[in-house]
Order: sequence, then C-alpha cells, then structure tokens
Amino acid sequence: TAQTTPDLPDVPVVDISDTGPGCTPLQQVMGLMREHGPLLVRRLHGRDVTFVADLDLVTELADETRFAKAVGPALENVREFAADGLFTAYSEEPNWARAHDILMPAFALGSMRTYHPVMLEVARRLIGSWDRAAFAGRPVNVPDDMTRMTLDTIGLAGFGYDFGSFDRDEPHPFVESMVRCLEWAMTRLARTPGSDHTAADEAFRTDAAHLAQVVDDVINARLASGESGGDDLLGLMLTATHPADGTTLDTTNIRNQVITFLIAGHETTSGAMSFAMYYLAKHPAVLQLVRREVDELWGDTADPEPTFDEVGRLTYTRQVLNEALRLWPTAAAFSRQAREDTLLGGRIPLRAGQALTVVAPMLHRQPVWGDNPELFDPSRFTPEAEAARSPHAFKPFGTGERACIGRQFALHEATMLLALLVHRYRLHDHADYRLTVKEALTLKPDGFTLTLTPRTGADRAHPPLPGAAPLTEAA
Ligand code: FDE
Repeated sequence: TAQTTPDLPDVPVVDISDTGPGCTPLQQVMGLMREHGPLLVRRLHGRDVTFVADLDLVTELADETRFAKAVGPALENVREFAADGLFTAYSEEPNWARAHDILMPAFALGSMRTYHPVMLEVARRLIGSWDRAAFAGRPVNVPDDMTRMTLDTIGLAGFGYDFGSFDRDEPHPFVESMVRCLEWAMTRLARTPGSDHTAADEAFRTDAAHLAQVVDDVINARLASGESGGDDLLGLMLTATHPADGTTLDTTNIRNQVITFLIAGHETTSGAMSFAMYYLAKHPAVLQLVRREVDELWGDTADPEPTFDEVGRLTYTRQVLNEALRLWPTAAAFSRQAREDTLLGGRIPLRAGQALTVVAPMLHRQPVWGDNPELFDPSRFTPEAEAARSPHAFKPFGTGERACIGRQFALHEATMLLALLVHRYRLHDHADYRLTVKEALTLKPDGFTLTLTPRTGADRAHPPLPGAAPLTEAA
C-alpha cells in the first residue's frame, strides 16, 4: 500500500524493498502506475525515484527553459563505460555540445542517403538468412536476427567495421562484453546494501576494457590507413571541426562516441522492428494494408531495389512502426531535472536538480490515446490524427536538445526492412506466441519466433478494399 511523503505532498510512495525490482523493473513500474496513477515515488532500500506519465506533467517537463535532461542512476552506471559519449554526457560538459554540433549534420534526414546503400546491403544479409530458414522450414528468432542486422548496420555505416553477425551462431565477443556491461549497469541499481559485489565489478572492468580495446583498434586502423576522412561517422569525428570554434574531438571522446553509437544504435532499433513484426503477425488486417503499400511499390519484383525516396513513401509502414513504438518504446524511460526550484503542475515542489523519470509506455497509454490504449491501431498515426494530438503525447525518442540524434537513422533502417520482409514473406505465428517483454536497458519481445513462406503472385493480387479507390496493381 502507498503512503505519501512530506517531500512531495499528494504523491503516492510505494516501497518495493521487500520484493525488489525483479528482472522487469520497467513493467513493475507500469503495474504500480496502473494501481496508483501516473505520478508516484518508488522507494527501494531508502532510495527514491519519482516516475511520471501524466501528459500535462510531461508537457511541463519538456519545457527546456525549466527542465533539462538528467543523467539518472541508470545512465550514471552506463557512464562507467561510455563516459562523456553523447548519450551519457552531462549537458554542461563541453564535449556534449562539441560532439552534438559536429555530429548533427551526419544525422539529418538528407544524410540518410549516404547510409542507405549499406542499410540495404545488411537488410539483404538478413533476408538471405531468412530465405535459408524458410527453405528448410526452420523458424527464425526475430529479435536475435534484428539485433544482428542493426549491429552490422551501425558498425558498417558508422565505422566501416564489419561484425559479420549473420556468419556467427553466437554474438560477436564485442557484443557479449557490451551486453554484460549493460546488465551490470542495470543490476547495480538493485543492489542490496552491505552485500559484496567485488567479483561482478571486476568482471565488468574486464568487459569495459575489452570494449575500449576493440574500438581503439578500429580507430587506429583507420588512422593507419591514411584515409581518416570518409563519409561515415568515424571519418567525420576524426576530421570535422566545430562549426563555430574550430575545435575537434579528442581521441578518448571519439572512443566514447563509438561505444555510445554501438550501444544506442542497435538494441533500441532491433527491439522496435521486433515489436512491429510481432504486431504484424498478430494483426492480419494491418499486415494486409502494409502488403498493399509495398506491392504497389514493388509489385512482383523478386528482389526489389528500394531507393532512398521510396522508403520515404512507405507511410503506412512507418505508421505501423510508430504504433509499435507507442505500445513498447524500446528506450522506455528518460529523466528530467528542474533547472531551478519550481512547482510542477502548480502543486509539486521541486528543488533545483531534482529529477523525475518519464515512463514512456505509460505516457503512451494516457487518456489522450482514447478509450482503448492497449489496442494496436496504426491509424493513430495518420497525419490528421497526429496534427490533432499534443506532440508531447508520444516520446519514444526522448525530448528537447537531448532527444535521440539517431532517430532518422533508426526509422529509415527499420521502415525499409519491415517493408522488404512483408513484401517477401508470409508470416506464420507457428508457436502461437504470447508476448513477454524482456528488459535489459531496452525492451524486446522475448523468444519471439516465426516461420516463413515466400509470397506468390496470387498472394499479391489484392481484392479492392471496401470503399477504397482501386489501386493500380502491377500485372
Ligand atoms: C538519445 C535517445 C533518447 C534520449 C535519452 C534521454 O533523454 O536520456 C531516447 C529516448 C532515444 N535515443 C530513443 C531511441 C529509440 C530508438 C529506436 C533509437 N533511440 C535509435 C538510435 C539509433 C542511434 C544511432 C541512436 N539512437 C543514438 C542516440 C544518441 C547518440 C543519443 C544521445 C543524444 C544526446 O545528444 O544526448 C540518443 N540516441 Fe536514440
């Protein structure tokens, strides 16, 4: 049962010290919010975290004049191996603004043209592997393969480094170290005071050193090649100067950025594509609409060659991705802190520096989303529906100047892959999969597998939609 704290009057305090946060702490907070409402304090061994999902309060927290990104306890732990990389930097650290200004152009929508060919090349690695599975009648593990694809994509597009994930049964050793570092960062949050963690901490140091070593090797190889330039992120970081003051990034910071992009750029995006595939497999009517869209573009072409501009035209596929990110935003929480002493919502006193954590999956289920927020419905993301809704109701990429820099990268990569998969395969939910959401620092559907069969020409001949203007079908 909840008490309230004199610190934050009227805000329920829920002490979870008896059970601890378990292995799904985010879903535990979602459950607490369903019971106690969209603003609460969670107490664990005397440590308090304030969680919020109420739209009006989140709207206030998005006001950059009053609030800023907080590097909360989880990110403090990630700082132990990503240091002042963009994601974990304090906003007032000079390296944040320097790296942000240097890297922003590389992530503008137009720059995706540069990465498009690599994204397509890696998408075809996944398709090759799924073709073999389809031929053999073997199921594919969706989140595992999505993770292979996003890792190879960011490795190649960002740093010219090939993880070769589809040629390995086990993840690349770099990924194993990275996953253990992230696990360490998360489990460290739930430690009971007084117990001994020396072994875990030593193992973590070894893994963190391994990450740094691999990345330093990549950087040194690039420097030794005499071609430090090039239009990938590494080339940019090694050569670009700050637009205003002409400074460059130092090599330690470049290492931190590379580790950051590898972490931030792959699990989040692979989770988003995995949830989208899950919802497509469970919603035949939605799948049918995606098919119409991709068949209109590519007809019966066996191996479509999507152009950059075609990906921009996959608007319904993009809606599906958005709706998956609404229900399960894979980077599910971000923290904000007051710049000055202030009253939140006109009633909750906050001291300067005091932080609150926004719980995006619950924000995405607030009343602004209608009576049935659990229902998967991509029509929530038509341009008209979006224009009619507060921009603060949907925050899968965070907010303000510290919002996700990789957003266009992730959306381009994910939209193209989903479209190619829907165009190519019929999806069979052979195991009658029940969604269980696995939590690391990001969310993914645990153990989600599908079987696939190739689509045929007959399958691509769509009957007209009731009430819809007939589409021009490829013969
Ligand atoms: C960022 C981000 C965010 C925010 C956080 C905070 O606030 O704390 C979020 C929420 C995100 N992000 C999300 C996401 C989702 C997805 C799918 C993604 N994301 C993707 C990606 C990709 C890439 C490459 C990336 N991503 C990256 C990144 C970075 C670098 C960052 C940081 C920025 C600054 O400046 O701060 C982010 N991302 Fe993301």
